[in-house]
Amino acid sequence: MDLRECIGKFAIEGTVGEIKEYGSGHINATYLVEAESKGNPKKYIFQRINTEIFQNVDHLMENIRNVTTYLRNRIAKRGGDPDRETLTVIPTKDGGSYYRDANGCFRMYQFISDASCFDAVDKPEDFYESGVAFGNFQADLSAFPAETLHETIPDFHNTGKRFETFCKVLKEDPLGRAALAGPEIAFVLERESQMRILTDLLQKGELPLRVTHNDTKLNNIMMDNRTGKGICIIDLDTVMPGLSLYDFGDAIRFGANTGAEDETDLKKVSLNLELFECYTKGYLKGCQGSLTELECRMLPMGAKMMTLECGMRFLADYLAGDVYFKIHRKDHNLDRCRSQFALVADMEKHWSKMEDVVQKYMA
Ligand code: ADP
Ligand code: GN1
Ligand code: MG
Repeated sequence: MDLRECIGKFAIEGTVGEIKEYGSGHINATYLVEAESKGNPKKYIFQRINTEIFQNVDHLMENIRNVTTYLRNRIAKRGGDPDRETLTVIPTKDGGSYYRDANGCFRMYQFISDASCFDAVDKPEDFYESGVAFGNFQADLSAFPAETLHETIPDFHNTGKRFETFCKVLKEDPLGRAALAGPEIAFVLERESQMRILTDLLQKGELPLRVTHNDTKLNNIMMDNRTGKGICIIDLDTVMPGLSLYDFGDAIRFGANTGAEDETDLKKVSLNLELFECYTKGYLKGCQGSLTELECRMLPMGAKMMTLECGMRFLADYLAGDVYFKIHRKDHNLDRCRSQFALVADMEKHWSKMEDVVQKYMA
């Protein structure tokens, strides 16, 4: 595949120089494109969209265009900088939002400069600021017409459906790997009765459906290098109607783990209660009082369910033969699953402390 030729289809400024693989996402192939225009350096993010996972790229890009256009307006109205505070899609030379050829589907974004993405929390303040930013994102999209969004991955956080998919692959066990993951499989099966807690509350109308990001891990937010604030929420592929608890929960799953998402030394994995508190404080501040009392009370459950669900997805992918998440070593998905389940177990141990933290910051 000739990346340079593909990049040439987009309406970018200047002459393209170096093209490097970039970032640590598990889904798309991301490249940093360096260019030069009239003596000035320019940077772009170029991505090959994973079309195995996102099968309707028109719908995907329509969501991103609509959401970013909406956000641009809000950002401009409050005197912000729309070019830095939301993603800017660079169109193809013939005006499309992405380019398709025999090698796949590609898109280009303006590079957000003077900002960083973190794979782990270094300073608690950064995690607090990421909570404020994801809370603001929630508040910013609170009046967005949710019915105009496509479900880019149906039932993305329907944990009950994820459990059914897990059971199916377990039954098929195509590579005979189930025998190598006995304790992890048991961990899932022991929690079968909890899988529908959130969707049941949604169905009963007790939790509101909102426009959510659905993939709020720390490396999906850019932090401003100068101010230290969360400047731009990125990776908008899964923005769709969902529960606020998904966004809160997934951020905790990734950022408040004392170990990495794929940590193999499980003694290093636990819930960092200080970070849990930082994020809770930041997220509730960013949501600006828009969450209901039940949403607030369920925040610990959001954290636990997103961690359990993600672990179950890693395990299902391990059993299926690593067909979904990019892996970088043997048994990577099993390692990721183990880290998630160790975190779930630690959350269960510290449940009342998590509830106390939330109580402290509820309005
Ligand atoms: P994936 O779906 O594979 O996670 P992302 O859209 O999150 O892909 O991009 C992967 C990484 O590329 C991000 O974690 C971030 O480091 C970087 N990145 C993505 N978009 C931008 C952007 N507009 N400006 C700067 N960096 C970006
Ligand atoms: C994937 O795209 P990325 O790497 O930000 C996944 C999330 C998982 C996450 C686990 C579309 O996120 O759902 O929580 O990996 N995204 C998709 O790290 O499946
Ligand atoms: Mg990402």
